[in-house]
Amino acid sequence: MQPILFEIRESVAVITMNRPDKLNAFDRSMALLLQAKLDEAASLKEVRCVVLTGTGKGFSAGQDLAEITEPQGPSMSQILSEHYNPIVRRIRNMPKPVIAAVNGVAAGAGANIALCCDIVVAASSASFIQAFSRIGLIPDSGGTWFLPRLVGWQKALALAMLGEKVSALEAERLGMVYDVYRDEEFQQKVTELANRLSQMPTHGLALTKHAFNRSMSSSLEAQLELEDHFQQEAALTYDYREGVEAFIRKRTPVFRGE
Ligand code: T3D
Repeated sequence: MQPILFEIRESVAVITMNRPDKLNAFDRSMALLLQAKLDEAASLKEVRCVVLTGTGKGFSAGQDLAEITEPQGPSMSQILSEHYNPIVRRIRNMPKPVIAAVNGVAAGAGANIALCCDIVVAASSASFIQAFSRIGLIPDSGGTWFLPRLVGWQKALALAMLGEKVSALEAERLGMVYDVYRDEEFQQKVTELANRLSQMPTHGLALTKHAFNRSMSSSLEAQLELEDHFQQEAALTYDYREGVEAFIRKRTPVFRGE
């Protein structure tokens, strides 16, 4: 069984973590294949939105804890530098929107890989757990960076220390999640959201994402300079011309992602 499924539906790449008997916990082969599929989604021009989700009742339970007890299993250093960090970098640098469609429990690295995506949506039965403290570890996969920025210092540190389960609705209230869909309509709503994003001005969305990436660690002055630079680039796109013309002519724009 392939640990990662990859499917292109119209202009959307759907990447599915596929180890359902282990709640899609990450072993080395799943982590490396996810990186390869993120690269493929980034390189295909026809793909204008990426959805990351899981098979079965979990999104991902983080590190496969059985793998780390194997004598030939990866070292801690390999797990971070070769598995999770390259995944987070690929998602943050992807020049198109990445949706985390959190279909079930997201724990440990699984939770933080969801939180590093551009838009996080969850099924109503899904949940998030910073499970690291339960086994004596610290949040990784960018958790110490994203979580305080999403929910604020106090809530983030308490969640990281206590390792408590947060329901999808509570995650939305805290700001970890953009929207929660009822389980029965989850797939349909995710498809609608992904299709909508895939028809938008993709290059402009990529510049927006990169500007937000930079804003987390830069001054207002630096950010104003960056906006000036990126806006000039956005203004050179076909989609900008199309958007303005469609507005003037009172018609629906047809964006090409160029
Ligand atoms: O060395 C390092 O660890 C470095 C890497 C760190 C990054 C990390 O991600 S650390 C955090 C690792 N993850 C966890 O600690 C979470 C462990 N899992 C759980 O706490 C629970 O499974 C959940 C709270 C996520 C869900 O609970 P529940 O009751 O819904 O499901 P379950 O019955 O516990 O799990 C179902 C099956 O999946 C079960 O297998 P079985 O008994 O039916 O054969 C369980 O063992 C398996 N499973 C769940 N999580 C993992 C796992 N197997 C391996 N690794 C897992 N992480």
